[in-house]
Amino acid sequence: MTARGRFITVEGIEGVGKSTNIAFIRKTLEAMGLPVLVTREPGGPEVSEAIRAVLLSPDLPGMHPDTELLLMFAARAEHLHRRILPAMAAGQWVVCDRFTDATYAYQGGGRGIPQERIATLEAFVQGDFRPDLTLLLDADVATGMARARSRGDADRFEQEAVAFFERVREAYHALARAHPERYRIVDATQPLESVQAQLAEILCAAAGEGTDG
Ligand code: Z5A
Repeated sequence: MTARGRFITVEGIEGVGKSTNIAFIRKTLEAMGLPVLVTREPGGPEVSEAIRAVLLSPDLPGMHPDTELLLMFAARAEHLHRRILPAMAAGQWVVCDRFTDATYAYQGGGRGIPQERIATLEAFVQGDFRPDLTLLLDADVATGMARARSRGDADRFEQEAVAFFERVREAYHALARAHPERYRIVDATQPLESVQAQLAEILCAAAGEGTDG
């Protein structure tokens, strides 16, 4: 029988190095002989990628926060049922660039939507499905913004002010305090080699737990 895979999420404010380090995470897990699927939110399957295009478009400013919240969960429902759960059932380790914690951080912390409303949608879409491990790449807002801006055109979220990202970061810290069993905080201000050494140590421990049962 194939063992159930694991669900690892990578979180943090913009520019902290999620994309860069997800490539490293994939390589590290594969070197341990684990089958890996890398995916992202909002996004993944075709429908979710189409919703992503609406959510990120700088040509659609002024979207109501409730619309944004519902679109995030609509994209997530498709992603979960069409991609994440089938991959895990087949024994894959799914590594996801952002998941529902990003909704608590951005729509909750950033936009001010009450947590209870997000929790209602989380329960509706996911039941009791939650990540096995969440890697929070943590850096101050100035560092994240400087790295992200060096890449060029800003999407709809990247056009937000510093105060927005300060609230997002604080919300991530609150999530890490509330879920210490699955959260690991990585200091993303360090040079890449040091960030990846921290990640490798965490992944080794997770793979050890993963092969036990
Ligand atoms: N969103 C939401 O609001 N609610 C939700 O529920 C979900 C998402 C799921 C998705 O944007 C947006 O959706 C996101 C939140 C919202 N918006 N924001 N902001 P995205 O997926 O397009 O972008 P992102 O998630 O914000 O990631 P990013 O901006 O692409 O950044 P990143 O992936 O974390 O960073 P990176 O591209 O790997 O690195 C940035 C640069 O820094 C790059 O040049 C690297 O070479 C460099 N870098 C990385 N690490 C280092 C270190 N350690 N030292 C020096 N330089 C480094």
